[in-house]
Amino acid sequence: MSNETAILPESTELTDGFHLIMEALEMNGIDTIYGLLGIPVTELGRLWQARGNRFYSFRNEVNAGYAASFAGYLTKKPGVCLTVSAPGFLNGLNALANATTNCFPMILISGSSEREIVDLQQGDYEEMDQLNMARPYAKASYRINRVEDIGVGVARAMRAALSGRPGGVYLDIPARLLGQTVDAVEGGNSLFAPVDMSPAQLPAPDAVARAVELIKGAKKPLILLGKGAAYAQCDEQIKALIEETGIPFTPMSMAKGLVPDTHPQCAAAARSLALKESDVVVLVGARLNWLLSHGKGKTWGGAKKFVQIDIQANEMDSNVKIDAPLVGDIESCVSALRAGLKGMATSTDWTGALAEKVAASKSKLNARINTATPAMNYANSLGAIRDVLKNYPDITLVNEGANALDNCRMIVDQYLPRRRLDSGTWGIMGMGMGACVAAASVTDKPVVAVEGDSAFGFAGMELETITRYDLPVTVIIMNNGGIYRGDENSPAHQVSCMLFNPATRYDKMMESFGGKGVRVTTPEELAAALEASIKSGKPTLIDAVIDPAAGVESGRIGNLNVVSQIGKK
Ligand code: OXK
Ligand code: ADP
Ligand code: TPW
Ligand code: MG
Repeated sequence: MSNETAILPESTELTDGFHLIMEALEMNGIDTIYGLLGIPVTELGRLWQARGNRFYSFRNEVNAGYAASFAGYLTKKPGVCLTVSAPGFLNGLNALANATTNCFPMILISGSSEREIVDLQQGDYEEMDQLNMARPYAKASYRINRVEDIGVGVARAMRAALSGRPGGVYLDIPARLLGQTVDAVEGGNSLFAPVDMSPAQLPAPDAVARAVELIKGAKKPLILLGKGAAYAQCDEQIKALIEETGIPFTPMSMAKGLVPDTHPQCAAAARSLALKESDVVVLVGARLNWLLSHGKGKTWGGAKKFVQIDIQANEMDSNVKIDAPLVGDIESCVSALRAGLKGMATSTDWTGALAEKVAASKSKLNARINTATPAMNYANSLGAIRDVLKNYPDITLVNEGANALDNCRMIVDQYLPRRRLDSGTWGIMGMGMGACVAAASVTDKPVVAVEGDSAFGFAGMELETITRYDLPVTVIIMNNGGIYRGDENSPAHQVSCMLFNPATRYDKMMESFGGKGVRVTTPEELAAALEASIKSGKPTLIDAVIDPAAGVESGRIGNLNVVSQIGKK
């Protein structure tokens, strides 16, 4: 790699690609980068910190990428991840693809090698055609080749990540660009702060009228809140729509807390009944993908009409007919619906039936939570976690695993918007530690992660990152010794492909990094350890020993699994 420097008279004050990129990011409101450094971007990280900005340095780019994407989700501003070329880029690309899939705004910036050598495949240092590799996984991909294009390049990346449906954007920064120099005044003048990057998009009046008519005519209406609704940050509008109309609602996992789970209109604990029996369903920032059984089949019961609020026009009819599409930003659409639905009341037969089911489900669940078992199971351990966390509604809860995910989502209530980060649309494992760093860096408040032992293992080394930055993060490992279960029989002379080493002490791992490690075997010990760690504000890992026999395959989505019938009776 070579650093090309233009030859200019000595008296001219110069700037270079490094400085112009940093200034452009700052002008766009970016003050934090998540990444992992090396050739050719090491100096960019150093200079960024020297300017007083924050750099969270990770142990693997994928985790930095997850952090950037969750920071983007939480702040409605693209999270920025910085990586080195080829292998670093590829590690980051996983997170970029996940961000795009989840509609989180993120920018992956990677250094890249010399174009002339890469394009002739002459074997440059970390050679790879990164721009083209990124295209299918990103919402947009750009390369900046000239210093004078840095302002436009960064603005374009920001706008692509934020406008319309948010997503992941790749920005390719050739090593040569970083070292390129230009007259400082000229360079400075080429930068600008873009205006109105996420513009309001008003729904058409006839579309609003169609939706209003449908909802008003409903006997059993239901509002389904998705993470798009949480992302939109119009929490009061959404709550007002729900309360003014009396329509019951159910949240998708990351929309939990947008309106409190304990709200009288929350039908989460009657989810199956609500989905099946409803006649008009209003989707607010939620796609009818696999998580919603594609809007059809026995989950949805009989005839159903859908109203869908989404900024992405071609999301409509993607799985089933949308009877009243409302294309626009959620705040504008919800406010238009509120105006049209003034005076609407929802039948108490419907809300009463749901409330009855909610009460029955809650008492059934509480009975399970309150049943002591010789070894902790998911219900009684998560019940203990729930009871501690209800006193700390402001904490961000990070959650991944299979049983550890599904039981936590069901048992632990959320009270405030955007306080739950999880494996999202892909059910991706490994997002947890990045999400912890993102939440701590964005909120400056305590973070609690409930992690399956497998899920945690994808990013365990980031415990060092958490301790290095002294973040107020408590990681709880639901340690059942395996994927789904820890008691699977192993074939002769082998260890089952679903099992982990039962001697593993995750608490000791944390201690080795200077954090606090605790091992607990009862709900009481778990509650005490969690309470103490939240109060301490210090990096803590609680190794919660769970009955190896407690889990079920794939948690609540075992129905999606494929099992061979050959040789089975
Ligand atoms: C909910 N429920 C409750 C409560 N809340 N009961 C009592 N009290 C409270 N507070 C009830 C609810 O009514 C449901 O029962 C049940 O608990 C489960 O609710 P919920 O909301 O979790 O819904 P469900 O049916 O499990 O599934 C919806 C889902 C969700 C698909 C959107 O499961 C989900 O987000 N899944 C993500 C799965 C995932 O990504 N896994 C990671 C990878 S696993 P009923 O009686 O009303 O039905 C994997 O990849 O491989 O194994 C792999
Ligand atoms: P969930 O997994 O919670 O069901 P999804 O990720 O499937 O949620 O859906 C989120 C949807 O929200 C996406 O279709 C996205 O286009 C939409 N969305 C995101 N932000 C906005 C916004 N500000 N206005 C309208 N729609 C939005
Ligand atoms: C990137 C497949 C889904 S859930 C899971 C795996 C490996 C782990 C479940 O075990 P865990 O939880 O975390 O110990 P528990 O409580 O049920 O025992 N690779 C990626 N993503 C996914 N989803 C998988 C693999 C998977
Ligand atoms: Mg496990």
